[in-house]
Amino acid sequence: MHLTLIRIEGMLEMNSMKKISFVLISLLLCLTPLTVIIKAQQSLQITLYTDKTIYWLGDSVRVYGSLYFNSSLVSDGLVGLEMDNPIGYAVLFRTLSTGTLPSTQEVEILSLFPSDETGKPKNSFKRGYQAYFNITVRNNNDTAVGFYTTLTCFDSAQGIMDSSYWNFTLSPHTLARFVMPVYIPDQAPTGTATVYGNTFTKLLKLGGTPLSIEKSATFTITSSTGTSSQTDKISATQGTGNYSTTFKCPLYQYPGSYNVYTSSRYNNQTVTAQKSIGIYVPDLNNDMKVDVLDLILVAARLGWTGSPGGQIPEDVNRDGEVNVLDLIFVARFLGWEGP
Ligand SMILES: [Ca+2]
Ligand SMILES: [Ca+2]
Repeated sequence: MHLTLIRIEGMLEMNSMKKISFVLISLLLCLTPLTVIIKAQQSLQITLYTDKTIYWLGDSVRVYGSLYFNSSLVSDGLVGLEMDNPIGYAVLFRTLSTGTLPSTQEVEILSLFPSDETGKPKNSFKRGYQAYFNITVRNNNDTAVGFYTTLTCFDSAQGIMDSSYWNFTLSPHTLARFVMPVYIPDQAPTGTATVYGNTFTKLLKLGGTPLSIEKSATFTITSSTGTSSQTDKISATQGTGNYSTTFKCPLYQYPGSYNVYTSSRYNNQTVTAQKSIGIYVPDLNNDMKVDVLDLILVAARLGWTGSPGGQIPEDVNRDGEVNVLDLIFVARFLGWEGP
C-alpha cells in the first residue's frame, strides 16, 4: 500500500516535470525564431579586403570593402580605418565615406592646418623633424565625450610617414583648439605632403568607430626651409555603400606583418573587421639589410625551378624559377636598412 502511494506521487511528479518541460520548449520554440528575425532586421555588417595579402615595401596597398545594414548597402556611412605596423604602433588612420557624407557629426573637426609648435600657420617642414598641425574640434553632443583625435601624414608619393593621436574629454557643445606633432622621417621624399585629421571613440583595434568627417590639408616637405600655398579640404567620397583607399608603405617603414582594422557606427550599431597583411623586403638572411649577401643567396640558387607561388625565398618574385629577374628584384632594394 505504502509502495503504491509512492508510485502515484512519483508519476505525478513526472507528469508535472513533463508539463514544465513542454511549456519551456514551447516558449523557446516561440522565442527563438523571433530573436533571429530581430537580429536580422538590425544587422550592421562590414567587409574588409586588400588587393593582395603579401606586399613589398614601396608597393601600393588597396584597402576596400562595403558597409551593409539589413543586407542593403549603406550609402551615407563613415568607415574608420587603422593600420598598425609590425611593432604594434598605429601608422595610419583614415575615415572613408561610403557615399554621401552624413549630415550630423558627433565630434566635428572645424579646421586643420599646418603650423609651428605655437599654432601659427607654417607650410613647410624639414625632413627629420616634427611637423605641427593646428586642429579645432567641437563636441556637438549634449553630453561630454571622451574621444581620440588622430593625424596621419602621407608623403608626396602617397607613402605613410607617421601618425599621432591624442585622447581627451570635451564638454557638451564646446570646442577645443590644440597643436599636434607628427614626425617627418628623414628618408621621406620632398614635395607636397598631405595630413588627414579624424576623431574616433577610441583606437580602432580596441573597437573604436569614427565620430567625424575627415579633414585634410597639404604642406611641403623640404630638405631646407621653403614655402608653399596652404589648402584645407575634405577628402573625396566613395561609391554607394563601398569604401576604398590606396596608399604605399614606403621603404623607410618596418617590414613584417601589418594589422588593418575597419569600423563603423550606423543606426546606433557598431561593427569592426580586421585583416593582417605582410609587407616585406627581400632580406633573405634576415639581418635587417639588403646588400650583396642577399644577392649571393639568390645567385646560389640560380636555375632552380618549381611551381609558381614561390616555394623558396630565393624565388623572390614567386614565378616558379630563380633567374636574373630575382637578382634584379633584390638589386632594387640594395642599400635598404631596417628602421
Ligand atoms: Ca640581408
Ligand atoms: Ca623568380
